[in-house]
Amino acid sequence: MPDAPSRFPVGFLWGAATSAYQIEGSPLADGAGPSNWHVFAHTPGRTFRGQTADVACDHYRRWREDIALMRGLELNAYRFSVAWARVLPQGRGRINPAGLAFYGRLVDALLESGLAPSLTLHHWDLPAALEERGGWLNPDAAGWFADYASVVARALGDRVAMWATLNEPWVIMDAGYVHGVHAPGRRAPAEAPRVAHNLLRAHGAGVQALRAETARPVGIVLNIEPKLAATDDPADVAAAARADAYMNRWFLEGLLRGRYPEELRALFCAWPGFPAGDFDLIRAPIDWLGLNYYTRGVVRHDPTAPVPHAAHVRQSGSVYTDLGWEVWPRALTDTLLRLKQQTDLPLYITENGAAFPDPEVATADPLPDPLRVDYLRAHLLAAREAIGQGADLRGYFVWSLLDNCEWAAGYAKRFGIVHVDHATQRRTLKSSGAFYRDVIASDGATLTA
Ligand code: IFM
Repeated sequence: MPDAPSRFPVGFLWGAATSAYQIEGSPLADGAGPSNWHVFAHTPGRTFRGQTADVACDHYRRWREDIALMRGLELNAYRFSVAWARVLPQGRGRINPAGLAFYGRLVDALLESGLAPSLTLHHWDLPAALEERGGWLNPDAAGWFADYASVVARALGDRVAMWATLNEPWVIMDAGYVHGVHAPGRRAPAEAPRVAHNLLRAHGAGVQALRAETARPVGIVLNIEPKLAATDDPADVAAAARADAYMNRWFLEGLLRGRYPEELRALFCAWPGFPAGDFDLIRAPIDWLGLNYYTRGVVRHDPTAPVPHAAHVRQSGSVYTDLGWEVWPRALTDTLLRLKQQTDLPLYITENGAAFPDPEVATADPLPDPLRVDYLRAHLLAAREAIGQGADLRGYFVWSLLDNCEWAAGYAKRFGIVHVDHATQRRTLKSSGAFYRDVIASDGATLTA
């Protein structure tokens, strides 16, 4: 096996990632429309302690300060998302120039600061007006998304270094329509195939729309979680294969091969007859693939669990994050190599990071967060190992720049490499931020186990 290189490749993107809903705040400012997440979070009982992203990290007003933070971290790239309803308050039709202008200013300032803007068009916050029309269940959603993509790309075009259509479409489907813990809060597994298909059609239509407006590389961001059987009992082995088909292969094979895993049909009481032509759209050629990697899943067969009828089994001796995710860096190497076998596309780790408990008020600067430092070190080493074994990995974006609104879990789950005191909005570097800055400064040469 070749040795891992000591440095990351020349031109490697060192970034941090965020999303609009999670950091911006001011959701209705300057003519923006509400999103489905705004509605969901304002519905009693949906989020932890009723927390909303009305203020979040106040990034909509503090973005200059946040860019200065990124410069201090020596990042050369920043991944963010656009709030669809800021740009198109009704989701389609009338454009809100003030909303577009916000992202124009942000992109210009990033470029002036030497940060490559990596823009994701949809990171879960669908305009509420479109949710009222059926959201991702409506086959028209692909056209809505393509129109939105055209509007943003026409305004920002080649100023954006790389474009992503969707972030983690699997989560939109699974958390939003199977478990009902994310917007729109539906517990209707039978709807999942149509939602997934419409998301993938939207991606394909979005790729075509972007191509018409920009020559910059276009991709998509998937969360992939390797599934392992808890025992060698054939029922558990089958559960792991089902879970892999459901969470990983559904979207990967759809995008790369234009087909869905056969196993999925048995998981749903009815499987829609999707038109063959849709798959030509879904597999529209892309230029890069984004991997969000956090953990692996060790599972056992559980017929009482919702699709895919597989329950996670806690591993004794493992470290778990504050969200209950096992820390398992080796599977990042495996996943990058698995992707290498399936595609020649350049790969980016578009999210990787961990929620660990940090105090609400920073008591030191930098604020010690040794568990997160360990997590980042181990995963960066795993990424470097994959490069040594031939993975075409072009960049790494830590999740996340700031402690932000972790969707339905609110503000208690902290992922930032920069601490945010949500009462004062004061930002304080964490040790993980300082560690990451030093790794970047040495192109990874300072990384040791
Ligand atoms: O906060 C999320 C992000 O929005 C999408 N990927 C996973 C992160 C941690 O849960």
